[in-house]
Formats: sequence, C-alpha cells, structure tokens
Amino acid sequence: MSALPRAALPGRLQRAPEGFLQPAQIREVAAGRRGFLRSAFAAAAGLRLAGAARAQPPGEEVILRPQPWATSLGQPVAAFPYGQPSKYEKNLMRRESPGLTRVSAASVAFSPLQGMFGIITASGLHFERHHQGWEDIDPSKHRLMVNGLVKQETVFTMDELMRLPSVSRIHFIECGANTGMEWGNVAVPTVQYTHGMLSCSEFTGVRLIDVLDHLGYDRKKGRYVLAEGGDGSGMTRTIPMELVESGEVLLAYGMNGEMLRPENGYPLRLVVPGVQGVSWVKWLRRIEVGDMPYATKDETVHYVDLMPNGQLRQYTSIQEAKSVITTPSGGQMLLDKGFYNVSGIAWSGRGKIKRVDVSSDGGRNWRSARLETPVLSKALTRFNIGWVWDGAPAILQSRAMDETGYVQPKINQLRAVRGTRSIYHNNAIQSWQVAQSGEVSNVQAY
Ligand SMILES: Nc1nc2c(c(=O)[nH]1)N[C@H]1C(S)=C(S)[C@@H](COP(=O)(O)O)O[C@H]1N2
Ligand SMILES: [Mo]
Repeated sequence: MSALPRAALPGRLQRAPEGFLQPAQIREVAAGRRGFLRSAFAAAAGLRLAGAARAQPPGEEVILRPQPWATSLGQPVAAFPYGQPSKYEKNLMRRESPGLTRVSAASVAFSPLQGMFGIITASGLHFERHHQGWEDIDPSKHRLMVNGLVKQETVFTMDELMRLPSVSRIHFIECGANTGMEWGNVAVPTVQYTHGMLSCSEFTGVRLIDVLDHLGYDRKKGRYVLAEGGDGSGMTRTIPMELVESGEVLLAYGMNGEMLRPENGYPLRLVVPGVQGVSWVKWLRRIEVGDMPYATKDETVHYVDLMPNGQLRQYTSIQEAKSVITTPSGGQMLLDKGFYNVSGIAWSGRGKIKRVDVSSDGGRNWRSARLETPVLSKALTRFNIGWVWDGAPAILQSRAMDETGYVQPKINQLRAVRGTRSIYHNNAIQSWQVAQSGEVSNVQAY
C-alpha cells in the first residue's frame, strides 16, 4: 500500500492527551497546561521532574465565564428517540482501509480501536466483514433449519427460538485475516487497520447444544456441524462437535442488550467463542449434523494458511493469544514529555489472559501491566500501565500470555515457522515507534 489519502486517517491528535483541542487552541494553552499536567502527573506517579513545582496557569475564559450551555434551555428528552454519539465524536467511526480493494459489497470496515475504552465494542462500531454485502432480513420471514444426523429434523421460526432458555455471554470476535497485511511487511498506519477486524460484545441466544439435544442428535456419528448463512455468499463452515458440546456455541439474536445489527447478522448468527470470525456465520439459516468435516469453499480455498513448504494448513480456527497497545498507537502524537497512560487490549481463543507485559525499548525490558477486571474467558481484556516519556525515540510493545502459558510471539519468531505467504492468523507482537517529534508510527521491530 502506498500513499494514503489524508481523509482516510483518523485525526493525528485523536485521543492524545490534548486530543479534544484544535491545533490553534493547543498552542494557546500549551505552556500553562503542560506545566499543570507535568506537576499533576509527576505527583501521581511519585516522580520528581525538574521544574515540577511550577505554579498552575491562571484560569482560562472557558472556566471563568458562564458558557452557552450553562445559560440556555437544553434539548428535550427523546430529541433522538434512538440515542446518537456527540457531534464532537464524528471522527470515531468504522473505516474501510484505503489499502484494500473493495470487491462490490464484499469488503471490510474496521473498528476504531484507538478511540475505544474498556472491553465492549459499541454496536455501531462493531467491525463488519461481508463476503457479499449485508441484508436486513425480515425476522418474520427468517427460518433456521436443523437437519442431518438428528432424530427430528426441524425448521424454527425466530419466535420459536426466542422462547427457548437463553444465555448472555461476553466474547471477542476476530477475523482470521486481522493483522494480515503485516505478514508481508506492509505497515498500515493505524491500529484501526492493523487490528480493527476485532470486536467484543455481549451476545444473547440459545445454546446450540440444547437445541441439538432436544432434537436427538447422533452423539457417536454426529461429530461435526455445518453452519450455513442466508446471504448470497453461500457462507458455510464446519464446527467440530466438541466445541458445541462445551456449551459455548450460541444461536445468537442479541448483541449488547438489543437485537443484532443487520450488518452483524440480524436476526440470527452463530457465536463460536475463541474461533476465527468466519465461523460465526451470520443470517444463519441452517445447521446440519454430519460425520465428517465438510471441506466447503470457505475452508479449502479461503481461510487456509500457506506454509513455507508450499502446503496449505487447514482448520486452524482457534485465535491464539494476542495483544495490542491502542493508545498511544500509529497516527497519534505525543505532545510533550511526561506521563502517559499506555492502554491496550489482549485476548486469547483458548481462555483467559493471564498476563500482559509492556516494553518501551523494543522488547529489551518488560513490565507487567495492570489487567482490568473482570478478566473473562475468550473476551477482550483491557490493560493499562503508566509510562513517563523522556522525549527520546521509543518503541512500545505489548506481549500477552494466556492461561495455558502460551506467550504471544515476535513477528520474526512467527515468520520462522509460518513463512511470509500467509494471510491469516498473524498474532505477532505489534511495535509502535515514538519519534522524537512525538509522532507514533507502525514499525516492525524484533
Ligand atoms: N453469512 C455470512 N456469515 C459471515 C460472513 C459472511 O460474509 N456471510 N462473514 C464472516 C467473516 S469472514 C467474519 S470475520 C465475520 C464478521 O462478523 P461481523 O461482520 O459481525 O464483524 O462474519 C462471518 N460470517
Ligand atoms: Mo473473516
């Protein structure tokens, strides 16, 4: 990928400490504000910086004078019957990568990880990956057929499915192609494009095993499930029955407290915790129980890993432990030396995150970050750690370890095993370079 249109990049100052100020405003308040930040955070971090005792700046206009919002009548309730983000948050949105070709409606919109907090992805910012565009299916016309090795082949309406016992679970979903550009040393500029085919939501639905049990599936022979989507892409994936029997696979209709959004599979999608996104079949119309893997186009032509010896690795569906620093990250800018809260997310398709280490010197020295609780299995885990930038060039990295003891590899360790011709399953450590100017950019460092 070469030159990027400027408009495709999130604002350089987004979520930098002074990210809400316009450049002119920044210059205006710079001296005073910086002095204040320096002393406040030096105290908070228990640090002693030269000049830290400097007096606080005199008050600004905005704090001294009553502002329009304090002297007028506010908007009435339900001005927007369905709530919208502030108009000042317009920069925070899903984006298509300028480096990827859009094939008609088959494309990707990435989540803006650089501007998100905690572990839950706001539904309107959930990434989108469609093989043939999205549909808004009338739920009264949607059906789920369950057939194959079951005693009682059945077609369900949505009403029938929603009468069954339901569960709600928080899980991440990551496309197997997330971070795929980095295999070929193509450093895309921002975390939105390097890692934004990743989201985490609370999903509500019926456990697939409950439905299969009820219909009397063949426990001996029926070791695989085929999931088929109702969109034009003919999306079909094989799910091993052990995953279904673990009770984790859901026929989900809810996401973050409301019905699924159309682009995420309304009214029904499969949720397969820990497994790459493609198996989370959207607009789910059919589940077939079978006695062997189906080897569909989506698991023979696509979503296979080309290994250095020229062979294709198949059915590598579990997303291994991975993490990324989201602030500061590529495209952002540190405006001054001093304290920064380094924040990021970690996840593993094999269970809970156990530890995240952070380095500011390209992996020579590591410190363990604070994991925000609750730490959930197969969900995003937020980590935070304080860092004092001394103004010299630095390389920020994070390294996740999951409860199995697996440690996220460096990109060269991964390449040694996998070669460079893969598209999928790149879970390497991400490096963000902080230049002396404060500019943060994507680099590959070992
Ligand atoms: N029916 C159907 N299901 C689908 C797809 C699709 O194109 N059609 N895309 C898959 C892929 S490749 C991914 S990564 C996830 C993306 O889910 P999302 O759009 O809700 O983020 O859905 C999967 N399920
Ligand atoms: Mo995907």
